[in-house]
Amino acid sequence: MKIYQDLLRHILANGYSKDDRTGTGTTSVFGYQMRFDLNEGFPLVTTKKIHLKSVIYELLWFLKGDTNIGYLNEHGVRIWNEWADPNGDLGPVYGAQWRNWNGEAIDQLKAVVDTLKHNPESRRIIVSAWNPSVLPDTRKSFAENVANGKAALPPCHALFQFYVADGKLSCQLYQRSADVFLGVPFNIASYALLTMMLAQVCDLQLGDFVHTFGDVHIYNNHREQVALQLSRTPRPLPTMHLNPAVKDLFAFDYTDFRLEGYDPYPTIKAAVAV
Ligand code: THF
Repeated sequence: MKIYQDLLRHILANGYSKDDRTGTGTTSVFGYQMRFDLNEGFPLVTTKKIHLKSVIYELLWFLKGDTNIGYLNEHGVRIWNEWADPNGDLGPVYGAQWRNWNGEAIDQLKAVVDTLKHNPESRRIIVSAWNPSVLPDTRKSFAENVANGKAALPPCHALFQFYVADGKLSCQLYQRSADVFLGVPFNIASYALLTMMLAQVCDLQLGDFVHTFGDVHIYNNHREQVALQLSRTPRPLPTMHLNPAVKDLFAFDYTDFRLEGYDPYPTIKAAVAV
């Protein structure tokens, strides 16, 4: 994952100092792209320990179309707690847009599976989480927005597209806003997993995960953590094994994932900007 260290270095060398919604302050650049060949190993950052369990449960939660943190908390995953209302609701965030756009039962993920199986050369295999009709009013609290039928937060990973060539499945994500220290290692692993799951259920080989960014930033309170991470030399990537018996994208569960050969450096704690 030298490519991830390169992104950290690029921001430190070229970034602008920029204030943000959370009041934390960032160093930020606009526009960047990384490419991971999924045949070269599972792209999980090795220069700190990534809590893959959180990544997997979050992805399963998106795939269920669930937008209440109850399921995550039942499995010990707390990464969405800061934004939920007192009932645990986040409003129509990722899961709702992926599986049930505007409550009208437009299932974008099911359409992806169907198109990959029946029309893989299509140039329209897109999922948009960016739904202007449910974007929050930033003057209101998270809970007030949820009470008004809006999402607590606008999606950061806004739109993704699949591409099949030579029997290989690739995915490109457009991420409008990216917290490079905390969020990005999760986002890379999550989309790499989703691509692997889709390849398996659609009988395709693995291609690339292309990660394209808008405002990609290092929060000012992550600077020391980033310096520590940059002092570490990346280690070989682990391998992810999916249970080959699963042939339905929506039938995976936590025990169907097995990571082999992950040898990360120790955890580095950091506060999440809310
Ligand atoms: N807001 C901010 N400021 N950063 C983000 O990365 C982010 N997200 C989601 C929504 N808003 C965001 C939430 N995703 C962690 C990881 C992902 C998150 C939120 C928080 C986090 O704290 N990770 C710790 C602990 C992991 C754990 O306990 O499982 C870590 O060390 O990695 C990005 O999509």
